[in-house]
Amino acid sequence: MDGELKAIYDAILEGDMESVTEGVHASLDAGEAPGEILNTALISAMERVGNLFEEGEYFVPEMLVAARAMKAGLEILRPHLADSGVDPVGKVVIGTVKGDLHDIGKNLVGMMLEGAGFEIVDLGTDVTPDLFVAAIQEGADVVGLSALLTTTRPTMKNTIQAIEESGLRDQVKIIIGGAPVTADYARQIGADGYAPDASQAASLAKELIS
Ligand code: B1M
Repeated sequence: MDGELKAIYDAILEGDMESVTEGVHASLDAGEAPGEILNTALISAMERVGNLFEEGEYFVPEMLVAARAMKAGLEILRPHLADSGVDPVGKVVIGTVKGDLHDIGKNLVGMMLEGAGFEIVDLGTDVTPDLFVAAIQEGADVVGLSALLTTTRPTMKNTIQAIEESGLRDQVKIIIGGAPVTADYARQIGADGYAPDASQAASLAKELIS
């Protein structure tokens, strides 16, 4: 990794948004390919953040600031990526299920997925099954359902049922997560996978569409 890309990579690990912004501008000005900046600096750094989180070196706050710094870099890169034809690895529709207003974890999952190269359609919180279905109709590879309440956990099941009834189930992989959710529950309700945290959600989504 050359000096400028390494500086962006390090700045993401440190959650230093200003240095990421400066570094991405400088790299583009120096003629670096947008796809190279994305893969070598941004996505690699977020993979490292995920590893550090899994190793217990980073906690949620470090992960959040790193993800925000990565997003700042991504915002600058986005129009250049579109111009240079760099395709996202897939499209994820994500939301917190109906009746549930918790979104901090869901946002973190969205940011890690974005850091892993996915296009994200974030439906927000309190999302009805019908809204998920409508979003899948617009095109999606992965659907991410988040729930933080034991009372809203069954809504994940209803949402998957609605997706099945719409005839779209075979077109998408469904992943679920949130504090009251387990791998066992994911199997019970017919999801394709469960991730306990944002970092593993990103690896799981990549694995499911590969
Ligand atoms: Co609420 N709340 N809350 N709350 N709240 C909890 C969840 C609770 C455990 C607190 C407690 O009692 N100890 C409890 C739930 C109990 C239960 O059902 N078992 C609870 C309750 C009861 C409530 C209310 C009912 C309180 C009331 O009004 N009486 C109410 C419900 C409102 C509603 O949703 N309809 C309520 C409201 C709120 C606030 C609005 C005040 C606020 C939410 C603000 C917001 O999100 N914008 C809030 C908060 C902040 C919490 C706690 C304190 C923190 C949640 C959080 O953000 N954690 C929470 C207690 C706790 O967890 N310690 C609590 C940090 C976040 C990074 O982690 O969300 O777990 P988490 O996400 C992780 C993983 O779970 C996973 O990855 C994330 C990142 O690593 N993950 C996924 C999440 N989604 C995923 C999706 C995936 C994969 C992984 O794939 C798609």
